[in-house]
Amino acid sequence: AEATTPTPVATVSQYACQRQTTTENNNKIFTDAFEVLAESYEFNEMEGPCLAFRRAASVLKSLPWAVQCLGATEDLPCLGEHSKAVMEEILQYGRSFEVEKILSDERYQTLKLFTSVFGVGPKTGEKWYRRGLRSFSDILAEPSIHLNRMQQSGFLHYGDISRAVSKAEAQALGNIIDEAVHVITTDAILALTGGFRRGKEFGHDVDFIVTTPELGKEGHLLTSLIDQLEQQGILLFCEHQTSTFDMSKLPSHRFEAMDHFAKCFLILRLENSQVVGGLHDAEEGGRSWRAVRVDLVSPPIDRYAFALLGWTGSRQFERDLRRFARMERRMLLDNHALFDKTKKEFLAATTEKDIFAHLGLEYIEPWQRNA
Ligand code: DCP
Ligand code: MG
Repeated sequence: AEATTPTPVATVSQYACQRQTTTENNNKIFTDAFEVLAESYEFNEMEGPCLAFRRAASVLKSLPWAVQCLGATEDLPCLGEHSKAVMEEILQYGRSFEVEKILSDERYQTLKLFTSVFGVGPKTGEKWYRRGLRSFSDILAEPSIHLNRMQQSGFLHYGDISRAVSKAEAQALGNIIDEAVHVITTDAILALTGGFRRGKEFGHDVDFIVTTPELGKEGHLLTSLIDQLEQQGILLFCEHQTSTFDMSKLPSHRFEAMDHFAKCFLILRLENSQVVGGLHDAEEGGRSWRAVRVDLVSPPIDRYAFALLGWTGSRQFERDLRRFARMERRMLLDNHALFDKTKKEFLAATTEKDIFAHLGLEYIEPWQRNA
């Protein structure tokens, strides 16, 4: 055999914001397993191991090659003993027995089912589980259970909104919202965010940012937009949260805390005829429409770049951006602002590139943020 010079392999960063992660995942067999483990730990409120498996999955997603032996993972960050043991099982047997045990566990299955309902989080799911409820019919038949408005809509439209939204459907919704928002203000700004901005083919909802170039006008924009959708007869559900944004506050340390911008969580009625190539779905049950989950967030224009960066995701990418800012730069980042703790000042940004530059990070394109 010919002697080969080992090609120097660039080290993989422990931070997702220093990696490029497209939607192409070469290690799905491992990352699917890790995600089941992470979710199971989440259901058991074990944040540490949950995050460890999410980080491990994220590292593997960034690799342009498939892991074929454990030796190949030697120089990779965020892979602990447990992660490697699971990978070894999968490499050897094609499956992980630990993951299979979780997947067949009644508690896991039930919490997974309950939290798949719009408006039901792990806390509510757990509460229902502890009361002995195991199925949707158990819940709906239980007279002492009060469902909030969001959960009622979640059950009502369960079939539709648990079905993935396609890129064509997201584009159709973009057109509808674009038209509606420009009826209100000709200079309105609308941007697709979330998974579809990252180039994903399917999503669980469609996320948009809507604002105006005129500071302060964005407040009424969302209200008018909701009225507009209502008048069109396509508003199936709306929960509107008004802005609680306070410029003088420092960026939040807690990642999971919701941002303070005006926003609404919607269920919209999308006609099949509005979707390019969507006609084949009309046959299904003889219906000409489906319900889709849509999130709209409306930041003031001077916060636009932070909101766009924050709502583009992925969640793991966002977590690591904040962790990187804090740990490596002594800065605080959230969906509203970036604060330099050394200089004790806020750093302004009009584009995402400005934010990456402030953080001393190489710019990562939206489609490379699928961490
Ligand atoms: N986000 C946020 N605060 C929230 C909800 C979301 O900052 N309360 C951000 C982080 C997410 C992004 O918005 O990455 C989009 O949220 P989604 O839950 O819609 O996630 P994705 O769009 O990435 O995936 P999916 O295909 O499941 O919709
Ligand atoms: Mg989304």
